[in-house]
Amino acid sequence: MRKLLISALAVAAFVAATVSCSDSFTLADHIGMCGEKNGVVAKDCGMDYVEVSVSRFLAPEKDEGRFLENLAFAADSLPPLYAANGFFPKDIKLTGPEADLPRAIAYGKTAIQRASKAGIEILVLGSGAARTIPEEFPCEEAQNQFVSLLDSLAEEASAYGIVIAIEPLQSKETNYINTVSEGAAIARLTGRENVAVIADFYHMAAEGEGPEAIIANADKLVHCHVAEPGKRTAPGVQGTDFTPYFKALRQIGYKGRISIECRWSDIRSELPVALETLKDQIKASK
Ligand code: LER
Ligand code: MN
Repeated sequence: MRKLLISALAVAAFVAATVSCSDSFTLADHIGMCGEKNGVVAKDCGMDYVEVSVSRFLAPEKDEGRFLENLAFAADSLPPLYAANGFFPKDIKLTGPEADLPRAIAYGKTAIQRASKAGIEILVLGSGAARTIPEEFPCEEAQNQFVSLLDSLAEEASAYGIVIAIEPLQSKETNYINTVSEGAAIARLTGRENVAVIADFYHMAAEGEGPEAIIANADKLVHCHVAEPGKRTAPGVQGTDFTPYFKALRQIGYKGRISIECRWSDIRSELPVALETLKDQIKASK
């Protein structure tokens, strides 16, 4: 009888542990930082991960040796890699009469294969200059070019379990896809499960898009970037209150991560403050 009771208690404890495990995702434990250049500081500060640059770190148009050197450096000195941004350089045009889709696809496929070797799960496609639609070029045609590129990238990425996440950028950086709602609509248009969108709070603020866009596009939101509006300072510098964004993320049951992407004045002193500020605000958003 006692044995039975003990095993029943053990099963109950196991179930409780399993349930609390799946319920226990906390955004506060999933804060990373953009930029491998400062990755050593990120590691010293105990950041969850680093978001590296596609063009510099995965270096798709450089030989494999260069990439393997970057990978060895990351293994020795950086926190785990999770995402990569800065996808296409501005000379690989993605829309307009000079769009070079064969080059973009070849570049993208190498990026995806290398991302997989690096353990990267999300490739963020911002690349404002590369995707900007030239004046007088028909928007519909540009959109077809972009969607066709996304389709090819998504097909390759799905073989590696990688998500291609469109990054909406403020209109100072590009004239194409400036809001989370627009980005999510294009992602849906591809009909691909592994094409999604990210929310960069700094760009959202610049475009006057509020946290309600997070809720409205929950089905496609996989990743976030954060910096204070205006000067793009680190969280904690101006004292911006991000809790409305965190409340929205909590409401949709967000299980993605958030990368600090800002201009540092003195990263050694600002990063620990930024991390604490975000953790406190995430807790306060309950
Ligand atoms: C990239 O993540 C981004 O937010 C851009 O502002 C970089 O130009
Ligand atoms: Mn960003």
